Amino acid sequence: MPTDFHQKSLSLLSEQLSAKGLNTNFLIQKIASFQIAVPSWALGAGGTRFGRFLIGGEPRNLEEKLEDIGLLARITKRTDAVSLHIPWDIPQDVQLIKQKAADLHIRFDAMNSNTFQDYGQPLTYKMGSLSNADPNIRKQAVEHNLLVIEIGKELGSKGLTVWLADGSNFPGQAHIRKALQWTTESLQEIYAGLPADWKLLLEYKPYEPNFYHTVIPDWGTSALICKQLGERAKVLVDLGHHLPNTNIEQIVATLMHQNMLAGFHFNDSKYGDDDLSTGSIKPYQLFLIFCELTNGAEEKAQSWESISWMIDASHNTKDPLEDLIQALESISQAYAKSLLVDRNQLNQCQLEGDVVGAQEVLQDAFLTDVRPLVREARMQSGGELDPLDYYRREKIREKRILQRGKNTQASGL
Ligand code: LRH
Ligand code: MN
Repeated sequence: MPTDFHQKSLSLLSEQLSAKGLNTNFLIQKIASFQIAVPSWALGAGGTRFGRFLIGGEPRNLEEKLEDIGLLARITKRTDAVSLHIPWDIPQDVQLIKQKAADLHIRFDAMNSNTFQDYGQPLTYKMGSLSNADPNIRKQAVEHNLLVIEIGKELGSKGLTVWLADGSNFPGQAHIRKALQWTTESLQEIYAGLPADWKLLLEYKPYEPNFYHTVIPDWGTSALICKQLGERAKVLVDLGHHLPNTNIEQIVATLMHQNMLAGFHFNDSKYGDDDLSTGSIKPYQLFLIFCELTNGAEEKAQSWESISWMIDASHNTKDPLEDLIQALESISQAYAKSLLVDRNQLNQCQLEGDVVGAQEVLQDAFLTDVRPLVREARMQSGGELDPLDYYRREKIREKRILQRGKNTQASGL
């Protein structure tokens, strides 16, 4: 994209926005300061039970994963952090990893524990972990989470994300109330091991890998447990973890109303937990979610700084880095559009019951092309005008294949 085209489109948009009393520089600053963490497990090709198609040049270890995230940070200026998953990303040399991350200007966001797979631990998690009827397995799972906290403390992380696959595939297989009670007691032991300046992000999911019941299937169950744990335990919203047609923006508003929103795993989906590129299927829903977030913060329901912003996606057919560049762009655009909503006019419509007027206010913001703002925010932060074009023009993937090999496979899903 020629730079002068960008300048022309930006000045046109600035004129449009200042006519509405909006300050372009203020918006650019807000967008520039909004950073989203990248998952360490989404830098290779994802797969399904039907197969995985390697991309080539996938990172072979944590250092190379940090290099990939460092590249994303440098060209997009939309991310400054990685969210690690243990044991997929156990640092072999903590000081080396800390130095590498510091050199790449990357910080460590929430750590993720894993008690949904067997990776050589003594007792299997086949029939559950924190909810398992066997107290020895619950104890093992609690100790794993406490180990993840120790690793995170050394790296400077301030959060632990717990997602449980725990549940059952058939009626009668599990004692649903006991499973909930054992899970709560196990989480209380983990919460007791949480440093005072950490938060626990409790992620819910309605199904998969269990297909009859999941111990923490929805935001309500997660919130009930968090209330029992303490004020630093809050609910993590993974956009793909909802039954079809769920009103996710209402869940976000409700959690902010209770100051119970821990953060997000951004992705998109058509059917189930598809982990598709954020904003690729339901961009209007993503916009409405950000409308609740910016308004909730403005009206002091919950502070913006207390919320964690992370992507959680799996790339079956796209180059992972191109997918993440697109996702970071979509999230930034949804945020930027939500800042354009004329709140006074919307409040007026809501007070007067002007339903048509209210939709006009929202869609005026949604239908505004904010790409010049996001581009300018990136440029002013030293990023590339068009990161995707830069990535392809510089043949980054080809270079990684030459450097790392065609058949390397990154740890993760
Ligand atoms: C579960 C989930 C969870 C991660 C995993 C990689 O579906 O969203 O956040 O641990 O994906
Ligand atoms: Mn997730």
